[in-house]
Amino acid sequence: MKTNSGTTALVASLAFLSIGRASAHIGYGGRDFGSYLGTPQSNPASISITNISSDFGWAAATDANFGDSHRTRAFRFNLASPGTVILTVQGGPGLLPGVSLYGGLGHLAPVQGSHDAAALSQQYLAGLSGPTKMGALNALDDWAIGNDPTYTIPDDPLSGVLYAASLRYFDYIGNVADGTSTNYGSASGINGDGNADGFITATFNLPAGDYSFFLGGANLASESPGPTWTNYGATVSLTVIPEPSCAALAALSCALLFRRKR
Ligand SMILES: [Ca+2]
Ligand SMILES: [Ca+2]
Repeated sequence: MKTNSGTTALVASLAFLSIGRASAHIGYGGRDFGSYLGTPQSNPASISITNISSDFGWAAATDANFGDSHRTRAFRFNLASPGTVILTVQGGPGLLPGVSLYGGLGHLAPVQGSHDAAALSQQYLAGLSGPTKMGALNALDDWAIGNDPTYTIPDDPLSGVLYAASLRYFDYIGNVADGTSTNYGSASGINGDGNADGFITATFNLPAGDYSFFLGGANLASESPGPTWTNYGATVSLTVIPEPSCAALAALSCALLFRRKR
């Protein structure tokens, strides 16, 4: 990420004041697919949600002023070993889904959750080049987001800091969006599926690790009329296929060699 120290924290603070709201921080409650390719395994086949709080939140995060993470919902999963992940989303009525996948996780308990308006988030975003950011979410590149300190006595800064505020980093892997640029806009790097039917799917070959994906609406035109908080639903499914191990590949090549010799 390029930085520009000429952008002032004050500008960012004012921008965040203008979009201030009381809303949830980034979390994975009810949206955790668990760990795959280890033992034991008990992963949900699919997860349905009803609280994607706009139909444009993903597309709004594809431009230079980023987007408000509150307008999307975060999911997580873990791979205990390398594998191929097939992600599908069926949007509910009115939702053209868009998804971006990242390595890494937001802040987890017991520390405070990540959120766009945290002082650390604002400080970080103010140091980036380009226009004043509308939020921390970058649907097409790496991004970072901060949290608030945890005080020894909740909400009492004078009681001392139990856990200091920090930044968490999301390492961009890829995206998929429903429809065409008519739906999600003209940002370069969007993988539209060409058919705005509410359904998207994407396949990723991934090393072992922790992953987050952010699901939101891909209907960019809805951003302009102004903020409304209509909720949209979606059903998300993951299929994980293990990468063949070296031992398995060696055994296969031996078997083929043996058959050829016979
Ligand atoms: Ca934006
Ligand atoms: Ca589609």
